[in-house]
Formats: sequence, C-alpha cells, structure tokens
Amino acid sequence: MKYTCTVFFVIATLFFSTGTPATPEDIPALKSVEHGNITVALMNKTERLMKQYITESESKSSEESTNSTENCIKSCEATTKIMKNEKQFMCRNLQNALAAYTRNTRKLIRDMMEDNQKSLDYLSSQIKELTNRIMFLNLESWKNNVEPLPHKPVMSHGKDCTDIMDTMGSFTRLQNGIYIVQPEGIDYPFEVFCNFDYKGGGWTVIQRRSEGIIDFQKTWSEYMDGFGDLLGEFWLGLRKVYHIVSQKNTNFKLQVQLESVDGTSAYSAYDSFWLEDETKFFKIHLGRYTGTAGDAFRGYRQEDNQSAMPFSTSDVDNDGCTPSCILDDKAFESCSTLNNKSGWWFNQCGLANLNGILQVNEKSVLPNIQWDTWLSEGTLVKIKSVKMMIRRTSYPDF
Ligand SMILES: [Ca+2]
Repeated sequence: MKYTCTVFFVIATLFFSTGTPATPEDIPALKSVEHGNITVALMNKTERLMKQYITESESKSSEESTNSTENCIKSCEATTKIMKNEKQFMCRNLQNALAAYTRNTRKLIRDMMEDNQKSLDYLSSQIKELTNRIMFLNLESWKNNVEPLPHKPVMSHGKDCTDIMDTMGSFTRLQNGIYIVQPEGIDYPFEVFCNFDYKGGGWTVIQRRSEGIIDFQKTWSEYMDGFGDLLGEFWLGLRKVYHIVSQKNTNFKLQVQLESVDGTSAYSAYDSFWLEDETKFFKIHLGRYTGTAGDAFRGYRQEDNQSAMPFSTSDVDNDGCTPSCILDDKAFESCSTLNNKSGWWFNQCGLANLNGILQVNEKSVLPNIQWDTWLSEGTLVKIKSVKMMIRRTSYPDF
C-alpha cells in the first residue's frame, strides 16, 4: 500500500513537478518518437520508473531490516551497559553506607566506653575520698581516746550444728554447708561446716581430707586456730572444737568416717568426746568405741593408747617419747617430726594419725591418713579420704 502510494506520487511529480507535462527533451528515449505517440512512450517510461522504484524500495526495505536488527542488538547492549552501571553505582552506595555505619558504630562504642570510664573514675575517686574520710575519723577517735566506729555483731545460726538442727531444722530443710556458730561461753562466732544428712544430721565437721591439696604440715598455733578450706580440706582448730564440746549440759560423740582408695567405707565411733583446755594441750578423752574400722585411737597395746594424750606438733612436743622412742632400731624424739611435722594426739606415736603426711620430695607432700586398725584380709587398708565429725549425744541415731 505504501509502495502504491509512492508510485502515484512519482507519476504525479513527473506530470506536475514543473507545472507542464514532460517534453521529448526531458526524456531522451522519446526523441525519435512522433508527438502522436507521446502518450504511449510516457506510459512505458512510467512503467520502467515504477519497476526501478520498486526495486530500489525493496533494496532499501532490506537494508532497513538489517539496520533494525543491528539497532536492536545495539539497544540491548546499551541497556545491559546501563544496568551494569546502575549496579556498580548501587554497590558503591552500599559500600559507602556500610563504611559510614561502621564508623558511626565505632564512634558510638568509643563514646560509651569513655562515658563508662568517666563513671568508674568518678566512683573510684568517691570511694577513695570516703576511705580517707573513714581513716581520718578513726584517727580522730584514736586521738580522742574514743571507740572506733562500732561494728555490728555477726548473727550466728546456733551454738553448733546439732543446735542448728534442733532449732532451724524443725521449720526448714537444712542443706549441708557452712554455718556460723557461737558456742556457749565464748564471745565470738566462727564458721563451721555442718552435715545434716549423715546418720540423722546435726554433725559439726572438725576435720576433712580428700584431695591432698591442703598442707597439714603446720605449727602449734596453726593447729590451735585451724586452717584450710571449710568446703574442701581443713582442720577446724583445737580452740573452736574445745569451745563446742565444752558447752554446759552437753555431751558430744565423735565419728571418724574413712574411705579407702578402692572406694570401700568404714567408720569408728566414740560415744563421748571432749578436750581439756589449752593449758593441758587439748588432751583428748574418748568414750566407748563402736564401728567397722577398729579402735585405732587406743590401738592394741597400752603404749599405743592415745586417749587422754595431749596434742603435739613439731614445735610443741607432748608425744610420750621422753626422751626418745625407737622405731626400726632407730631412736627419735618427736612423733610429729617423724610424721613430717603433722599435728596429732601422739602417744609414742601410736596407730592413728588422721593428719599424717608423706614427704615425696622437698617440695611435695601427700596425705598419709593412718588408721592402723582398719584391715582387709590381714593387711592395712590404704585410705584415700577421711572426715571427723562431732554431734551432741542427746540427738538420737537413725
Ligand atoms: Ca618427744
């Protein structure tokens, strides 16, 4: 349709472009033709021009089609390029945003840390100022011969673990652990470890050894005051034990709980247990024995009997070796020194020393828990751990 319109346009142009029909001079092929045949000649010419135009149009159309495909490819490439550029642009923006966020966060954290540090510095200066103030006030009190700042007395849970069991145990379930006690007759409280689940509970633990971490190579004053960790291995201290068992109208029993390296257990119980005071070197008194580990405190011979013996350490010698004892044909003066400076109620040493240690080398010692009446098939049982516990005898066994 487009071509047809164009052909007629060409024809019309040939007729009317100059305002007059084409002359023979305009068209060379018409020179030899008579004027009467002009119309025929013109028609032929028109036909030829039309053919030529159609051919050229087809050629042009083909060329345009090729150009269109090329244009499409170029267009896709351009689109891809634009998208790629946009992607790169967005990535750059994202990277910049992340970098800015990181910078801001770091700054925020730095500011917070600085603020915290300022607060800590301020509190530290306040504490320092208050401490100085207290020191100053104490100094003033001392200068004016006035009592220092009064301290609030520590409240105790009871007089001993049996007393705690009797009073608190009636309305709450007591857990094994550290409690504060203040036995009758003394004006200061102290901590003890109470056992509330062994044989009816109410036991004050006065000695415990298990891992061999705590060194029992101690002096007289250390055995008097106690040492170690109440939650681990410890010796409560002769003074504290003395105060507990010396309360009016009380009687205490002693339980020695032993465990072998093979995991077997045994015990030795004494239905009464008390100590004489410091001036008598805490002489031990034991009642009737019952148990499965034997009465090592008394042993088999009279000279082994440790009951009614005073306590000895490496620096306080009450061991009955006066002036010396003999072991394996060798004379020695101190059972404590023989047992690597441990403290106990020795009697010419004897068969029991639950505080014994074994010197491995100059720097290392191991527990050497001695209870030489605990036998298995005629041989001494090797002991891994021990507990010494006391309880009021008024409390019934379960
Ligand atoms: Ca001696």
